[in-house]
Amino acid sequence: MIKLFKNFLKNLFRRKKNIKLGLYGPPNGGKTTLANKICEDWLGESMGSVSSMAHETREIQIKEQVVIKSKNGRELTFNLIDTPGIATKIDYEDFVQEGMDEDDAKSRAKEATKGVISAIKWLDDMDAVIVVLDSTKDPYSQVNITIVGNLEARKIPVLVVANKMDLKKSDLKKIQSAFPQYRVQGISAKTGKKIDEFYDALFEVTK
Ligand SMILES: Nc1nc2c(ncn2[C@@H]2O[C@H](COP(=O)(O)OP(=O)(O)OP(=O)(O)O)[C@@H](O)[C@H]2O)c(=O)[nH]1
Ligand SMILES: [Mg+2]
Repeated sequence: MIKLFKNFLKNLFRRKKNIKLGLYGPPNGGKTTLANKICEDWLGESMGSVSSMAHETREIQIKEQVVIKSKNGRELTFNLIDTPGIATKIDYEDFVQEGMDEDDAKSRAKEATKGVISAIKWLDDMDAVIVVLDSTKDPYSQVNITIVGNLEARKIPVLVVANKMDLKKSDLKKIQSAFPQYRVQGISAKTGKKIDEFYDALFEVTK
């Protein structure tokens, strides 16, 4: 009986710790690059494929039981969920222009549209969200405002990542002033710049 009770408590605790952490944002911001960096740092393996062509991720990807540790010995366990980039308009001709043949471009566009819908459906399930933005781009877009508005309405904890800090055009201040209600962490998912600060921020946001 005591053993049963102990197991019950253990499971309860484990379940609570097992948070769903989602990566959200417009296409090409670097969600999958960041997912790969996190998984490489803590699991020694990558997570998904990255491309300069938008809508590379077209299905939800889940990496279970990622455990990260802080300098002062704290641990954070989560299921990392990489989502398809959210866009208001998906045009197969954009893919054709980048060199894809028409049939492939049409099916990529179709899959990308389904991907957007599933990303939005999954929002409700998230315990915390990292919004990944390309810091060389204008943050005041319809997509960004919609994503952030949805998260705010659901009271989901958010960490905004201003990615691609390695690029000259990167403007962290502009991202910060667009989302003053949230903690904004500048990083380069590609080079690993400020990644330790990113992990510290993740501990803060998921507290
Ligand atoms: N310079 C630079 N490029 C980056 C960085 N992070 C990602 N990229 C590049 O940006 C492009 C898109 O990266 P992805 O990780 O596929 O972006 P995503 O947000 O997952 O895109 P979707 O799956 O289409 O939604 C790729 O060419 C990456 O190499 C970064 O920190 N710096
Ligand atoms: Mg991706």
